[in-house]
Amino acid sequence: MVFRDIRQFIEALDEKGELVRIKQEVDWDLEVGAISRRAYETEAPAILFENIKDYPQDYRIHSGSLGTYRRLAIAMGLDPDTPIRLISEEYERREQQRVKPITVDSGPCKENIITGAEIDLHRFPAPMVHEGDGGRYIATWHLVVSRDPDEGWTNWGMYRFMIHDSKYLAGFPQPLTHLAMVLRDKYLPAGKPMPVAIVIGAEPLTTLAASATPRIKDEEVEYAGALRQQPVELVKCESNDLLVPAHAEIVIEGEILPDSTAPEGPFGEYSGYRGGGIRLRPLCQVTAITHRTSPILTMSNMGILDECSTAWALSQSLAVKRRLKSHGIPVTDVFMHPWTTTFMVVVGVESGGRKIAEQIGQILTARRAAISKIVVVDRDVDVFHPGQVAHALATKCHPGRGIVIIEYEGKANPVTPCYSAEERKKLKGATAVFDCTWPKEWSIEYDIPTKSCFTDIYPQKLQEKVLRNWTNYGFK
Ligand SMILES: Cc1cc2nc3c(=O)[nH]c(=O)nc-3n(C[C@H](O)[C@H](O)[C@H](O)COP(=O)(O)O)c2cc1C
Ligand SMILES: [Mn+2]
Repeated sequence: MVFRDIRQFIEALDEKGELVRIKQEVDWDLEVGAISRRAYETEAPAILFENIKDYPQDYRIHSGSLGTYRRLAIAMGLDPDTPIRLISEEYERREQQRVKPITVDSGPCKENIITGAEIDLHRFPAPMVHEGDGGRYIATWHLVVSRDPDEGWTNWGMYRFMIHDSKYLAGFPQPLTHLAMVLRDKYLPAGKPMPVAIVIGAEPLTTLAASATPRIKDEEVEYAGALRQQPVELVKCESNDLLVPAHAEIVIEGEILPDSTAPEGPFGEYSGYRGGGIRLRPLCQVTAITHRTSPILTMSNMGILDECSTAWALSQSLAVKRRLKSHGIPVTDVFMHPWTTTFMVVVGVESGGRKIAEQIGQILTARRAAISKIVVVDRDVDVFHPGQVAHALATKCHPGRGIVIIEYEGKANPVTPCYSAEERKKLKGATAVFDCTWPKEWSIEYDIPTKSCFTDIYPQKLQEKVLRNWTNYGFK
């Protein structure tokens, strides 16, 4: 079952014991943030805050839509107990079949239309998410629609936006994202404002699609249709020609101005640390707001085990797999474990060796070098199993010849916590590849040690007998 909107999804979470409704009054100023952060870190259910200080009782905040693989499974219409490997396989299968959107005349996001002097971003309970954030972030789990003015293709991306004042927002599209490139190459040189629509509270797979990284001009709306296996319904904006998901909760229409910037940040980042400082970043003037009655503001609380660590990590892992495959690497599975916040990727290969490890490192750092640790494992290691990966790293990676280090400048990921201020400024960094495969020249007879695991070190017949008798021995 695919959900029409976030409300149906929230109902499903509730039915499956994956939602806590908080009816007690909570403060948008840090309290919502602190509660949701602890919920992510303890893998507690998602939250619907139903009573927010200073706001009407029917204005709600929803946090943690896809903070766990159980909830991603629910969003995909799968059993919440589906193992991550199977979620990943299903996700990969769906990605292949793009589905074009359809346009409709109207939708719930048009229930309330606010224009002109009435525009006030403070109508919504945007939370002060972390202590020390530069301001109240209204857009942390959302999608931003924009268009290439010459070629007409539409981009969706997830780029955070902070309230600057009642009619302006400051945002952070990183320099190499599609919105930032189109802004830099097409709108700014022409001195033209860039129309955007910030869509909050769409159905979760629709929102997730915006954070995926298909190639430039490859429209994320079709990728959303692919994940949903159903077209996204779009409706035209009030103050520009962009199309937005009709069932979204809140749509903020605006223009990124060609001649102004505004302070943005700092913000608690997906790395699990407070990042950067205050920087001058794109300024967006709001031209209209439309919203459902009794709107639900969705949020992600960036930090360990947020949506980046789980749902986004899965799409990033599959992007890594596609890239390695296209370069002829004999890749089997790829995964980024939630606690590594997408800075470390585990790559499974049919057969390894230092040469393959080096190649993998080169391929994954050729353009944007977002990942700083790559762990390469053989078929005997399940990439989805954190214990097996840690065991392989501890035992199979030679501390001297098993580590490949690739250094670069101009393309490092500036939010990598271990980089110095100087390195961040120059986008200077490094990626280490840990080769946890047995050397190619090692022979099974003499060099490769047999794993002393149940499945490896006992005769097949005995294993079968033990499994048959397991409960008879007294185990559950
Ligand atoms: C929860 C979440 C928050 C994100 N925040 C930002 C952000 O503030 N700025 C940014 O550049 N990318 C952010 N990203 C990553 C982008 O959404 C991702 O790179 C996406 O591919 C951008 O779209 P594009 O490839 O069309 O530019 C975020 C991802 C997630 C899952
Ligand atoms: Mn894009």
